[in-house]
Amino acid sequence: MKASDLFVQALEAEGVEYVFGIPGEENLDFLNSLKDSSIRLILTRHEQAAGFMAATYGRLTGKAGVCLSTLGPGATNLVTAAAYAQLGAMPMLMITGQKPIKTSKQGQFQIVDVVDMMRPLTKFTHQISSAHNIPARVREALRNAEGERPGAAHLELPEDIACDETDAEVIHRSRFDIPHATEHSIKAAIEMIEAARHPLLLIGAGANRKKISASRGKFIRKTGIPFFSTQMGKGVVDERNPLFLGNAALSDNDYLHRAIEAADLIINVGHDVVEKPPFFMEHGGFKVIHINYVTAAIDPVYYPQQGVIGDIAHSMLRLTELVTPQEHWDFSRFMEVKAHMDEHVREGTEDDRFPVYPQRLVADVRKVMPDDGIIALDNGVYKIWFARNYKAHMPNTVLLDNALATMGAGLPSAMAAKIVHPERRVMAICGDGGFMMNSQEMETAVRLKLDLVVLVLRDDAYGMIKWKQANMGFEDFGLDYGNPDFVQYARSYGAIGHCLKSTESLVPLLEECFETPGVHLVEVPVDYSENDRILNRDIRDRSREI
Ligand SMILES: Cc1ncc(C[n+]2csc(CCOP(=O)(O)OP(=O)(O)O)c2C)c(N)n1
Ligand SMILES: [Mg+2]
Repeated sequence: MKASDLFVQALEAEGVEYVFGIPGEENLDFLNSLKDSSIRLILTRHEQAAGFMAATYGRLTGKAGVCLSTLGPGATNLVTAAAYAQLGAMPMLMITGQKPIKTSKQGQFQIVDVVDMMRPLTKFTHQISSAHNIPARVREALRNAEGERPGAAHLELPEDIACDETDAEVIHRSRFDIPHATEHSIKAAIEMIEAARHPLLLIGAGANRKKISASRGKFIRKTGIPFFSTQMGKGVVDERNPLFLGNAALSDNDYLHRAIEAADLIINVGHDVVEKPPFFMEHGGFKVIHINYVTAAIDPVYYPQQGVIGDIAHSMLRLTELVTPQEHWDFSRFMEVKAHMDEHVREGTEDDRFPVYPQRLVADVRKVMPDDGIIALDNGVYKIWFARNYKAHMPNTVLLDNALATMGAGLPSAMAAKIVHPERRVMAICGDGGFMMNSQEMETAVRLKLDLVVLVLRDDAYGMIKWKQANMGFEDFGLDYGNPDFVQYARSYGAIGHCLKSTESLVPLLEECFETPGVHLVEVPVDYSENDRILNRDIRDRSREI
């Protein structure tokens, strides 16, 4: 059999449904093998977007998303997506081409050492130098990408290996269960939880990876222990739950941190230090139990005293079975803080000034999104508002990146979400800066006939950096730009362009977009003039007083 056919067969055996990417001449054997397979090629307009889509596919399904590029420039374009998958714990496999490795007449033309370039960005990176090894290398790449902690893997398939003949056969995945935490560590955690007076539960990204929200809901129901979430842990437990204190969108000085500092124990389910810290540990302060698939990476702000290491769902189930709610538990301070946090989150939700204020925007978006609707955020200052104010109702319905925190992933991640969940409402929410970093994928979205709503929040600036600049006491400088006419821009791709003219019309406009098939771009002029006052100062000052 031809090596590239075997490669594609190996992917089929893994259940791969899509390959996102841009082929180059070095991938043409592979492309031809793909043509006759069950796998669908999703051609994009930039490799970075293909990588973001593959990673998001992995994030939503737990199965590695696969992306494809040529050698050199195609592969370098995948670098940011590799980092996105690796830091965000999203299983992804990148396949890149290469010039022939046995004999080549092209000198060093286009040759970059891609395998080494990918080393710090992946869990596994390998050049296939023999067709015979393809089945094992594909399996190994996917085992690495999908195993805890998930991340990126890379395989380089050189042109001459791709067209070799081989009689090797596909290797199927082994059946196994994720190891369970020991009873010893479960009991040690139970002792700490029962001895604490003010235990508090944190839900992080790891808890969003597998379908384990049911077990966590039970733990909360049985114990009545209040909880908060990290940005990437949103939705694992319905945030309308009366025991939900809030989201750690800010690392400190929010109302929520008044609750955190009143805790003597934090039961951390699934958070690891790659995500921006939801709190800082201090010597002599609260203790932490780290419940995760793998032991905690230690950091000056994170050094948990106890680990419960193994399948998170099983750990939560055992903890729920064994824990006895205690009379001496006292959550009154947490609930007092919650009342203040909730009140603050409600402020501005009815504000009808125009351009739109972020609090109103978040509230209105929530109104048009059903429980299972997915919002996919790019990176900008609105991400803080959405993380903090938007209540997620279901797991993985708020796709944001608080790990690499790259701009440019909003639109591609929304597209991947729509491909995985065609029956759901999906909305990309991007700043005018982040949107323009991958706006060419509007063409891909239109070609794929996706029903998608893309909000472009227009402040004609890199608003997030302006906000930080103000926070540091610097003068406003160097962060303003012009923008295309977004309505015309959308139309030029065959999408439907809208420009919001008044705040009252936001909800009806969004409803209309979801009711009308196609890709809709909605330009939303936003007013960020109060970001500095509210996020940098008011929240800090007012939360200090409670
Ligand atoms: C690829 C990349 N470049 C730069 C940054 C740094 N950065 C973070 S947010 C931001 C500005 C975002 O601007 P925009 O997308 O318009 O969102 P806004 O904050 O204005 O709503 C920048 C430059 C980044 N996170 N990622
Ligand atoms: Mg902007």
